[in-house]
Parts: sequence; structure tokens; C-alpha cells
Amino acid sequence: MNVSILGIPMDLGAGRRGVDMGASALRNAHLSRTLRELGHTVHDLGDVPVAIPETLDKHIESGLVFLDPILKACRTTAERLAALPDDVFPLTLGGDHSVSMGTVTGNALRGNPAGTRMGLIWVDAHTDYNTPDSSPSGNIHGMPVAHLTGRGDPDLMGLGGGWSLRPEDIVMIGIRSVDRFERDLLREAGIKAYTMKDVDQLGITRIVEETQERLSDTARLHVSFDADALDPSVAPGVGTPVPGGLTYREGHLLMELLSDSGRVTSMDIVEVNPVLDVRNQTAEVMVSMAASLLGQRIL
Ligand code: B3U
Ligand code: MN
Ligand code: MN
Repeated sequence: MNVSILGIPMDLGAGRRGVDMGASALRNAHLSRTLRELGHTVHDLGDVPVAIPETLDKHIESGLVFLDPILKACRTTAERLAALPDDVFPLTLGGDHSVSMGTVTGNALRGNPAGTRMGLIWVDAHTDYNTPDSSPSGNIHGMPVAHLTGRGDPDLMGLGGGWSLRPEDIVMIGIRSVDRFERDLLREAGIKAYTMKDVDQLGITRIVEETQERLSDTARLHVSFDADALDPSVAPGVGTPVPGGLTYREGHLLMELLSDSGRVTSMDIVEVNPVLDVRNQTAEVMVSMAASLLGQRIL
């Protein structure tokens, strides 16, 4: 496969600094080499330009922190991805999770300016379904899924032109932290979310079977993997760690089974924060997750 790597060194959407260095940490953990060893052709397209907070006034616009520079970086990200050839597998590196408004949109618009019907598998401790009104923090990394489904700020919602994601085409896995008003919005939208209780009870195998069934009508599948979905003992380098996450093997099994499906066409790795990490452990684990999704097997 042709894999194109694109970094988005963004920390404007998060409450803590340092996640802008995530893309660099993932490259440092031998991402390209690992994927080449699996037989892929890998092109690193470099980074999308993103403003750094020191050059900006921190202002909150109708409940959104750093709206304008985030919007700009997401727009550039979406344009870069939409312009790639159809047979490329884009692997995008955050940055905080606000970047996924750009990545998901760009991947849906690739080869089709009107937008392709896309399934989204959101692997995360959080549901990231806040709107500017429901958000307790104003941090945009807690809001990308709401905006992708056409809720929230008009500019962020409008990234895809007329395209938006259908709530029934979203499956979330690993969930264990949802805000009060965010819960109501999720229920209202009818988004399928597998909490850690579901992971314990059903297991990853059954969850992947149900996910495939649910998303069988979509033309493409995008996996957005927030490092905080994993247990903090496995992935300590994240800004908002929540206990009780996916084990190392649950993470890998999830990636291996999605890989077996042969349906995944793009992936994000987000929220790796090297400032909070232990010897780049989180970046290394996330590189191994990408390798599992892209075909690495034990035997
Ligand atoms: N739900 C909280 C916290 C949060 C969301 N995503 C992350 N943290 N990484 C919020 O601010 O919306
Ligand atoms: Mn997230
Ligand atoms: Mn998260």
C-alpha cells in the first residue's frame, strides 16, 4: 500500500501544552521505517503549518478557545488530504484531537468534492461530542465529533462544504469519560458508543463484528485513535488520562481485526504528549498500533 504521513503539530485545542510535539515523537519512534518493513511504500509529506500559542492572544470566541487558528489548520489539513490520489492510505499525526475535523473531512472529500459516505471508528476514552454550549472547558479537542456531524460553530461545521458525517456511521470504542450535557447530545444523535463496560462484557472481537455490521454500507472507514483510549499504564503520555482503559492486547486486537476486515482507508494518531510521557513509550505504543492496523502480524 502507499501510505502518506501528514503531521499536524497542534496543541491549541487541548487544555495542556506539549501535544504539538506528538507528530515528532511518533516519527522519532521509527514510524516510517516500521511501515516500510511491512512492505508499504511510505511518503512523509511533512507538517501542516499550525500557529503556536505564544504568538496568539488567548481569546475565547463564543465558548471556543483558539477558534480561528484551529479552523485554519483544519482547513489546510482537509485540503491536503482531499488532494491526495485515491489509492493512498493517509496516516495523520496529531496534535490534539481537534485535528480530526480536518482529517475526517479531507478523507471523505478525497476524489469526490461532494463527499463520500464514510464510517468513523473513534477509539477514545472520551466521546468528544461537546458543542461550544455544552463544553465545560471550551477546549476544541472535546468537540470534533459534534462538529463533524453538523453541530456547533458554523465555521467548524462548514469545513466539508455541504458534507457532514451521519451519526449512524460513527462507532466509538473505549469510552469512560463523558460530560453531563455531552451525554444528552450523544443520546439525541443516536451515536453508538462502546464503553469500557462493553469492552469488559462483550470483548473486542464481538465489538468489531458489530461495528463491521453497522458500518457495512459506508464506502470508506476512518480510524481515529486517541492515545488516551489505552490505559494510562500503557500510554502515560496524554493530557487527560482516565483510568481503566484498553489494555495493550485489547488495543492491538482491535487494530488487527480492523486490518483483517480490509476496509480501513485512513487513520489518525492523536493526543500523544511527549512532555508528559515516559521515554517516548506512548509514541512507541501508538506506532505499534498503526503497524497492527497496517498488517503486522506475530506469525
Ligand atoms: N470532555 C472534556 C475533556 C476532554 C475531552 N477530550 C479530551 N479531554 N482529551 C472536554 O473538555 O470536553
Ligand atoms: Mn479525543
Ligand atoms: Mn480522549
